[in-house]
Amino acid sequence: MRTQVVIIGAGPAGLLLGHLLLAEGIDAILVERASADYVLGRIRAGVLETTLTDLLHQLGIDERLNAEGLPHDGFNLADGERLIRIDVAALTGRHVTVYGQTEVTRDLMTAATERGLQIIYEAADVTLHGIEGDAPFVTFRENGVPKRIDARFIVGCDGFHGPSRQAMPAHVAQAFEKVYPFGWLGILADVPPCNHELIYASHDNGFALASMRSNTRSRYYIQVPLDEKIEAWPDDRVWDELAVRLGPDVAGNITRGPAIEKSIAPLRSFVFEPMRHGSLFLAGDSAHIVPPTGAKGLNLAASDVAYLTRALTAFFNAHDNDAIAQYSDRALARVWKAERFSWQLTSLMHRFPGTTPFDRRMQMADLDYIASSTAAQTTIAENYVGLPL
Ligand code: RFL
Ligand code: PHB
Repeated sequence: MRTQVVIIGAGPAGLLLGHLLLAEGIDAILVERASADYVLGRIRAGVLETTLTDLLHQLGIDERLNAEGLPHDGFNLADGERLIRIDVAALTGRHVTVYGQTEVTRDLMTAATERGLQIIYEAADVTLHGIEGDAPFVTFRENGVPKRIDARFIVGCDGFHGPSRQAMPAHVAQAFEKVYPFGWLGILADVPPCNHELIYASHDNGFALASMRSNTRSRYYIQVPLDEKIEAWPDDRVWDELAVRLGPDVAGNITRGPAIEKSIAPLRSFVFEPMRHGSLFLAGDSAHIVPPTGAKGLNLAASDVAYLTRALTAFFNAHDNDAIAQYSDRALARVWKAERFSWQLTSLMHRFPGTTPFDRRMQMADLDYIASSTAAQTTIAENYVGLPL
């Protein structure tokens, strides 16, 4: 097989890139290790910046987003006693949209079938070849049969554990990492949300987040130790702990129900440089990870593929090589700012092992300052809503 761009990974980054290239008349084939159902089974992001929703509107893959996405004009920080509202709309003139990553992925998959974007699912042993030259190729097995796709470029959209980043030669690469000493236990339940906007809570017991997928489906998270076992958290214990951490006023509005999904995710900050070498590009989680506190991971994947689409369009349609050379620096400039915001919000809102009473007072003073300062709230709001492309 031959195409212009092989995309490894059909998560949100790969699917979005495939559609954007198709819209520019550039041929791409996606090669995905898992099945479509497996990809849809991962419950992840819920808050979309206009960076992402604008791309979905531009592509016309927005019917369900328009009907079901919930525009949010603000969110709240809680310190166990009060809610500090960050009025994103008043402070930035923009908003975010609550619409699950699962739904974005489903919409992109449905449109792929309708528009003839080719996705090969359940591809085993995906391997990259020849990335230093201008005729790279990818090999894999499909139903046990060896396959090869030749292309002009390979794009690694294969997440944190995929093979693309590993294919970058060690002498050009540098990785920056911070692993946090805790994880998030998430539950999904078909109950109405406790509040019409998200609440990020800092409590002596640890962090909690009240989020949602719709007016009838809630998503909650609590900070837990890294070695925590999910069996230690039967539903009742999760609801009890959420009530404590979200504070007395919110607790009264929590509707309990059976968890339809429950899992623990570790928290990490990670950046890999550069995001391009030779004929290989990285985009999304394959190049960087943020802790989920700022809701930035999926949105960064969207900004990467927006930059990359511009670069590949300039290359294929205008014979311009400069944009390709600039892709890594452009994408990384935005990535590092989102890393900073996610790290800072994580540091502000979580309880770290070994925290002293002084450290805790610093967090409380920071929250108190944010509560009283429009300047501080503006800084948070403009990062939360998404920095410009
Ligand atoms: P993905 O989604 O990991 O997709 C990568 C795809 O590559 C495939 N793959 C391979 N394919 C072929 N060969 C191989 N060898 C392969 N190895 C892997 C995988 O099967 C998969 O289909 O990466 P992508 O597309 O870059 O998307 C990134 C986002 O998924 C991620 O950043 C977000 O989910 C992060 N995130 C959030 N982001 C937000 O913007 N807003 C949020 O509110 C938000 N909340 C979250 C989150 C992530 C979380 N977890 C569990 C990590 C909440 C949580 C709890
Ligand atoms: C979610 O709803 O899954 C969610 C919302 C906000 C975050 C992280 C996750 O910061």
